[in-house]
Amino acid sequence: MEKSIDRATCSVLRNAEKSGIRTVWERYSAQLPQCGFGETGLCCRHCMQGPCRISPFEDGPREGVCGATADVMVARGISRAVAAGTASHGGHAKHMARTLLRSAMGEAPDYPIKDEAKLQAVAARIGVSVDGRDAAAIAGDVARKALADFSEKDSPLTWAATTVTKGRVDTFLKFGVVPTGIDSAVSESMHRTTYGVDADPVNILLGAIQCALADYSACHMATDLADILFGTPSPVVTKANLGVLKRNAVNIALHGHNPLLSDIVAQVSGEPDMTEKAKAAGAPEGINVVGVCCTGNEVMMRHKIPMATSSVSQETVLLTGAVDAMVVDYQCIMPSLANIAECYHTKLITTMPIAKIPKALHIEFHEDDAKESARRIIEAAIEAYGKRDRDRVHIPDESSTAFAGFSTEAIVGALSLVNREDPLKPLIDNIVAGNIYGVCLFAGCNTVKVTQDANYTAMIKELAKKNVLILATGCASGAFARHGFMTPEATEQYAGPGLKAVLTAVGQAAGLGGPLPLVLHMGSCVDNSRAADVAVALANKLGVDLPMLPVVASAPEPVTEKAIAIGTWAVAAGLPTHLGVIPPVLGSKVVTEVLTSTAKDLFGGYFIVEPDPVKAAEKLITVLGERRRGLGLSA
Ligand code: NFS
Ligand code: SF4
Repeated sequence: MEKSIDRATCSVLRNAEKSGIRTVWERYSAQLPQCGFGETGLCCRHCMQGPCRISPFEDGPREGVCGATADVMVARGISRAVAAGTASHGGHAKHMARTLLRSAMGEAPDYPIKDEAKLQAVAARIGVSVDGRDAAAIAGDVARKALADFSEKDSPLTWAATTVTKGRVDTFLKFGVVPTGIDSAVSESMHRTTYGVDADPVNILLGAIQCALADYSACHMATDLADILFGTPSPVVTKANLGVLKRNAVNIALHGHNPLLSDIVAQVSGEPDMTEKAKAAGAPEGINVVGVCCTGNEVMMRHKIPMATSSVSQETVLLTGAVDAMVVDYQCIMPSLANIAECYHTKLITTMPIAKIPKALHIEFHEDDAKESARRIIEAAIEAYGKRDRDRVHIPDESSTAFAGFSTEAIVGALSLVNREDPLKPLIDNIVAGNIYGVCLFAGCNTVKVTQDANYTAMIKELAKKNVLILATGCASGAFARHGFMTPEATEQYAGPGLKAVLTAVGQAAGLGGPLPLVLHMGSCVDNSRAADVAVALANKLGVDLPMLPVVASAPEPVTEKAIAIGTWAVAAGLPTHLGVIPPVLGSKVVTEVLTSTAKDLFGGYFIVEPDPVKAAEKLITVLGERRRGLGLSA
């Protein structure tokens, strides 16, 4: 199997092979064959009488020591993955909420309220009074309401109840999956899946859905609060791929998830004295900040910071030999980065008390003096620049233009240039007329188990040809950005005639002089909530619930527990959700059946597992056709 179809990635990897540096791909090879029990979800270590394994064949044990069956083991495993994903998004959102509260109380001077309009909109939505109050007072109450969503309440989560359709609320109530606390949902999932608690696989899965809805709330909260503190994104033009690194600048890569760190580094890196220091250290082009993974998406949308790479190829950024510091916060940061940084002059800088890596430089990031922490980080990068071995620098001359920053507000804003009174009408009219056949949200990661970007690029061509409007978040955005799909040229080249006409009309109304890009970049993984907002707005406008809409989701190259949590809430939200990698569930017929079929009867959404990208696209197009027919539209 090829490692990647991305030329820049391949070029750097060839170089690394020559120097004998191992990357994720070599470590994967060393793991093969991976354990068949784990791969199918048939192992359990939830107590010390284990580990227990169930043989998929008739001759092995049919149950664990405690009597847990294959169905129970697989359901418990998936449920714990959802809980871990929820804990991650929850940790991120809580961090934002705490900072917003400190900002409101005047204790975090580097975090002023940047977007008062968003603050007012969120406050009004969640029932915080705005009339005659100043921003700090409103922000304080919004933050307190956010923090109250973490522990168990006697009412549904504010961030869930106020952002979904009435139909969804009714469905969630009917099946008893309304979440009442983000952290408490994680805690309950851990409880019910420990030794000797829930032994009903379907009940365990309903618990997983409840937890996934808490994950949705956390994602939505993280997005809302990031917009309030750093601004709601609007379209920008920037670049993506390793060619964005500069030979004659101090290169700083921001990697991880929370904009609390990356946005401040981006701000401070632009200060004149920092540029002067970089120049004085012999870097004529000053400081060049680039993004990696989701925090890369955050700063790409808000500061036009180019995206170096994402996800499975994160090590390649260091393998260029041109990065002076890589600054990380938490999530999706491979521990291997420390070993690779050590082969170069690169400083790997950890910043969070919960995410340290041996051999990395730890500069703890504090909200009360965020800019000061950022300056220390940038100074460490400038110092490292002096030690860069210029003979080992290999920056592939590859980068693509990328239009980014299509928040829900930006999309509605662009549509309002077509119809001021009723912005959603042009979108709906075009869906009805068939110019837009449906909508597909691409999300999730790149994985070592799929040739990097191969599934994304194959699927998008099929879907675009059939006039499917494409939205993207997370590392899916990274993949599309690297390959030039976030450009008006891609629309010209790949969009079917209907889609091209719509994107051109909106693009021209927005003054672009050409079409909108083929992929609308909506942000990081927590920003899947933005895509959910678009779907909810469409459903409300049409007076139907989400499962009626011709909207699907796809994670063609998923990796993380967060991706499982997001996929699960997408299903609960009523979206047919494609996975291009088989999750560890095949060991249980019951779980496989519930996730791919029964879920449809309960929630309208379900998983479609299809590793072949062309077949996956065909399946999604078929599903969009079914939904169109359900609405009485031509298919
Ligand atoms: Ni999402 Fe973002 Fe990327 Fe996957 Fe990781 S960075 S939160 S989990 S790998 S898309
Ligand atoms: Fe084995 Fe049951 Fe313990 Fe799991 S919980 S390790 S199946 S005895």
